[in-house]
Amino acid sequence: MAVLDALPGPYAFDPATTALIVIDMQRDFMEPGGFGETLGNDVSQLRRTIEPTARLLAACRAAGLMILHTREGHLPDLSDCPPAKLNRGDPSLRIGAPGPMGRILIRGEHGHGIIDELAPAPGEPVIDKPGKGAFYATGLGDLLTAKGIRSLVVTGVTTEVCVHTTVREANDRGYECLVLADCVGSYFPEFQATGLRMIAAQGGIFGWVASSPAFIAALH
Ligand code: TIU
Repeated sequence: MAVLDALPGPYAFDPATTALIVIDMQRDFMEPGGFGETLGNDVSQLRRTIEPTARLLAACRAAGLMILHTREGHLPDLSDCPPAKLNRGDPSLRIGAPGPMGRILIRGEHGHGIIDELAPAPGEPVIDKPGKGAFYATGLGDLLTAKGIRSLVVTGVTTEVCVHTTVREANDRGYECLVLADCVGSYFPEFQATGLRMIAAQGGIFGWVASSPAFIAALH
């Protein structure tokens, strides 16, 4: 077992049963003209996560960890997008509307793709998800079970939306989740800080929080 200092206390993991899951590092959230910006957000807030996540990916690949990526998005006919999600905001800027990077949050469009800096390597599964959580309506649970994964290291965007939802889903399914603070980002600095505090509060109510350098050091 490897162990590192985390909040609220030490996080122990076996690299052989640990997977890194990189959540929704898509142009639609990270770059101007995408879904994130149409919701009124300042996408520049997220970009500080890119370099540490690239270093983390390199270290996890070198250590032979299982690595997965997720993408939030919908089928071109929007049949997998419930009205509760679709009918938000200005109709000309909604999911499926044309934008500078293609139709907003639609699978196959340029904006739906993962940013070049963090492109998945050959063989790394990419989970397409219609919801905020990575388990809902995807094959993620079965894939992790098949590989014997018990611990999840979680990064990506946004901290209080898709990262939180996925960590909560994973915790309920029995996974021990470590969230890396420098590799998750929010459009709102106050949500970033509070979102991380919420995970580790109450004795680690649904996970642990540490930095990526601390995790990389524990891998060696
Ligand atoms: N809006 C927002 O903060 N996030 C999302 O809609 N999706 C993800 O977090 N990926």
